Amino acid sequence: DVRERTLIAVKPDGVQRRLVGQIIQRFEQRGFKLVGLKMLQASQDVLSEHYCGLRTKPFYNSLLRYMTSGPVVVMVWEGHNVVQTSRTMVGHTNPAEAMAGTVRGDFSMHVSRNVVHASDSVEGAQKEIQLWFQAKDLVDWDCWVQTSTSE
Ligand code: DAT
Ligand code: MG
Repeated sequence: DVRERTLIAVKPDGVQRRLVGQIIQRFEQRGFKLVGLKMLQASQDVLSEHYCGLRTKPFYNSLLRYMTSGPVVVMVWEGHNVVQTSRTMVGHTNPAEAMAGTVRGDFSMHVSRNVVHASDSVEGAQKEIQLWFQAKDLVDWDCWVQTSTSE
């Protein structure tokens, strides 16, 4: 499905370390289409919904403190198999196990500061996109110029 969409977020450590541009570049370079983008200070309400599956984990409170420690950059990317491919591009949850060449493998050392979020399933992506974006803030656009990914 070329209209598949996923939610990618640069977490507060990624913003503070000036990694936003390099992360966007990787998704553009791969050929995915940016259809939503904003910077914000995440609220407890949105984060507790976003991480509702982790509520019972011992690291849950520190995770929310980390995620509210500064602004995040939230994006929606579209393209063929974007959910699975972006998980591969982002790398293992624990940067110590992430392959070089992945965002986490190239930019982070510790699971508590792993720079970026990527949805883990198509259904999860749809929920997360609805949670973080209003439909009117997603842009449907067509490409009229030659790009490296045009066939
Ligand atoms: P992912 O972000 O790869 O989808 P996840 O959904 O299992 O991973 O966990 C969400 C975030 O929670 C993860 O990016 C970082 C944090 N986290 C996960 N496991 C952790 C752990 N063992 N210690 C500290 N933070 C952890
Ligand atoms: Mg996850």
